[in-house]
Amino acid sequence: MSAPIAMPATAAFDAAKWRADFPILKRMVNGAPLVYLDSAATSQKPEAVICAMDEYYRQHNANVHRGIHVLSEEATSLYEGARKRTARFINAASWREVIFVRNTTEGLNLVAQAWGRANIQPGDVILLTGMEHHSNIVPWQLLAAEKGAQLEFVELTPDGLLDLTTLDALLTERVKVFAFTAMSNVLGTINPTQELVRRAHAVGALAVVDGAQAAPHLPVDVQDWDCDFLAFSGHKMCGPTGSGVLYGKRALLEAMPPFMGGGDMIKTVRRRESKWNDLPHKFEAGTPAIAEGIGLGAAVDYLTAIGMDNIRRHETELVGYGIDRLAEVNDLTLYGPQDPSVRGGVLTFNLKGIHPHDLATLVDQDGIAIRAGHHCAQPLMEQMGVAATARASLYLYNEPHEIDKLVVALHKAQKVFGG
Ligand code: 7TS
Repeated sequence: MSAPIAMPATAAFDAAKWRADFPILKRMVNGAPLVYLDSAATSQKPEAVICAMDEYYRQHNANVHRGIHVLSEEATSLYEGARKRTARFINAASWREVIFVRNTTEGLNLVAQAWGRANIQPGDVILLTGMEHHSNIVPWQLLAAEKGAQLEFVELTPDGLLDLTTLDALLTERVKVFAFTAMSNVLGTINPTQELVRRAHAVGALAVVDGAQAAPHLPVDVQDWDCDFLAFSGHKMCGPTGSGVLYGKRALLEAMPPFMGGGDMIKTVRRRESKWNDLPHKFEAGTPAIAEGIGLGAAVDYLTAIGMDNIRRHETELVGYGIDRLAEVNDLTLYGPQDPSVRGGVLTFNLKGIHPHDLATLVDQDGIAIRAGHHCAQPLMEQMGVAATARASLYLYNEPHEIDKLVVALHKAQKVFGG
């Protein structure tokens, strides 16, 4: 028996405090206390977010940007206040650069459609990476098919990092856009976003960042990164489903045609032509997800109060602990970088001889929620040579003892399957 692995003390302390803010974490599942290890799919919500949405519906519910009655003014002020605080959260130069969308997927489709259709020509190259989520692949496939453009990919090293040695050869003058994730939802890899943006700009390409996994877990500064667009989802960062953000540099957003037409996105409408509204409203057609936007604002306040540096520090310690503990399990393959300094709180693995779906079903019997499948990253799975994996993903409210419970459940699964 090897020496016991020390639990990270700060992580244990902070998470215990933070997890009290999440009512659902007091739940029992299948007779055991819930161990929620699926935050990369969606995070749990703190009391502050639930209350902000409840309060909106109980006290302020009205449509925004329309009426001059008290409720409409209150709703507008709450909704627009949430936008301003979200802009500060990512250090956008202006709140006008923050477009509220439903999720990362919608944000990326907006860029591919509104910017892409106006700017991509036949023969242009759209550069992606081998670790993208389907939502940062399929919108570009649609655009490429429509415009006769070509998709190219940055490959990965064996330990799950982007192979930057190939980047110079791939980043030719033909590349018009380089779209990549700041953090992989499968490997946990944290990519060097600032460097990738700089290198895209050096050949005149735009840099589009998928921040679905980065925004909830890492400090994000769009001015520091200098990215042209950044998309992320509220529901993965303690906010409600149906809330999300597309950040874009103002000059680019001003020059782009709208994505969808309808109410709120126009200044004037004549029978045969219209004038577009100012940013960000030009890209927000129709009644928005008002309560969800307000909920996202509350989530941003919650994360800001804790501090994104503190969340990252906690998750670095926890994922390091997880890597060490999973190494004790025989016949377990852990994917992605072994160095916690370039890895977010994602532990993707397979146990020899046990299908990940069976594994997820089995650990669920002990109240442990993990995800199994291709994680919407089939091209990456193909490169990894697997059809599916199991994935435990962490957030600020997870504690080392939950990883211990997972390890016990994995040993149990091996006994059940005769491993
Ligand atoms: N990009 C990345 C890197 C993601 O992890 C996800 C969601 C998305 C984009 C899409 O986000 P959505 O909010 O628009 O759906 N990832 C996952 C996951 O890993 N498990 O479930 C959803």
